[in-house]
Amino acid sequence: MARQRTQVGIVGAGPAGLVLAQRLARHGIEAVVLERRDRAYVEGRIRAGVLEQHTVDLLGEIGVGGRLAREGLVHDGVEICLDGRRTRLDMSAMTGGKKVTVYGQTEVTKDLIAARLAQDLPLVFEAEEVTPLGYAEGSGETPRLAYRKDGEDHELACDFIAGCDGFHGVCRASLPAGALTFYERTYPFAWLGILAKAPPASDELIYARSPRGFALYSMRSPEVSRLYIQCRPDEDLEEWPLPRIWEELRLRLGDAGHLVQEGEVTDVGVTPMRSFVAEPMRHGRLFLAGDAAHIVPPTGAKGLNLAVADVRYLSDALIEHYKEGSDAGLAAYSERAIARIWKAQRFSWWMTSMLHNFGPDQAFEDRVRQAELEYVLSSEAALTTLAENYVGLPI
Ligand code: FAS
Ligand code: PHB
Repeated sequence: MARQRTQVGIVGAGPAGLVLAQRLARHGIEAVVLERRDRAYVEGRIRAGVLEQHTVDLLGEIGVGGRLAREGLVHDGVEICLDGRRTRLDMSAMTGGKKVTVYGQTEVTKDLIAARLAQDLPLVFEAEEVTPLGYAEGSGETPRLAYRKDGEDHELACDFIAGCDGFHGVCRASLPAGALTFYERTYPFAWLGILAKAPPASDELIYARSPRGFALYSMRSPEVSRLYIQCRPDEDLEEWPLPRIWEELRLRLGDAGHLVQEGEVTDVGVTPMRSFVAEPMRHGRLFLAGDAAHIVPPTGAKGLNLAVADVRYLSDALIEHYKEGSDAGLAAYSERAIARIWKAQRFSWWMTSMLHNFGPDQAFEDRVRQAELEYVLSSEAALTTLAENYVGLPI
């Protein structure tokens, strides 16, 4: 058994784990990141695309904002297309100048991994059977992470464990029965998403509600489009040949349909839609952050940004512990993070409800949703509330 010691043991090398490790490193706090998969898998996961200003600010603060500043697409506004009719929201004008930046999660992850490895800081890929131990309050034990690497058993002793291992991770699952309260909603649809080497013809994102279902026109760069359509949760991709996807996008985008430029499709996937929160996010010396504690439907572009907000709060608290000898931040972490999480849950649920058809068994509710979106598009006050949530509430 190989034994090591660090200050913070981090499970997961997604955005939450990597941002946490990088911010701690900037404050001289040691951490080891244990990641189950290999580097290529982690860097290749095509997920989020829109960064709130606080996320951009934090990435810059921890020294990984260079390429983001050069290549990120800064957006002042977003479009809503209702039954084919386009309305543009000038979010920047409505929020005192706030903007969002389009920069793929894959690129954020690549920048963070490159920075960690350039500093020669510990990041263990293909760490198998990671098991959090000894973190329970009053256990008298040392918190530690057992794992296997290249067939050898390891034990990483630490002061704290950060469970940044996503929705399917081991940390939340390791908690004893009854330790958590779960809140969950599963939606009766999913998103079929494609990534295409096709220059986006729209400068901004377009969210579309139509009788045929939801569509989203997004992008990754001046050369790459990112496009989604609402589909069944159990969708068979065999039933979606590319010509059908392109046609459905155009039909659902109405007056904006002509903006859909075809190109080589490099990825096709179906994303399930759920809202999920596990409370509380602290258990003794184990702290959950990011998707390990919550999932939002991607309609509000909040998932990655929420993970980064959790990590800002957690790293603030850990820095306070090590630099000032105070545990006030650690004690307040869960409550502080959950307050923001539920505001993002509400916004993501609201956007998802307004923009999607829930099916024939919800005919009345779908008409109410249609009316709500019509009202929002007619009201400066309602559009302002949409804008201030979309660009990101104050940290
Ligand atoms: P992650 O899931 O990104 O990272 C967790 C990491 O932990 C992974 O690398 C995993 O391999 C590792 N891990 C898991 N179990 C482990 C174990 N036992 N031991 C060691 N490591 C382990 N958000 C948006 O804002 N917009 C979007 O459009 C959007 N689209 C999405 C599409 C998909 C298909 C999915 C699944 C999510 C999407 N999200 C989107 C949400 C997504 O971006 C997450 O919010 C974000 O990845 C959260 O980051 P982490 O909390 O770091 O979790
Ligand atoms: C994306 O570009 O992947 C994206 C953008 C906005 C969303 C969801 C996904 O709400």
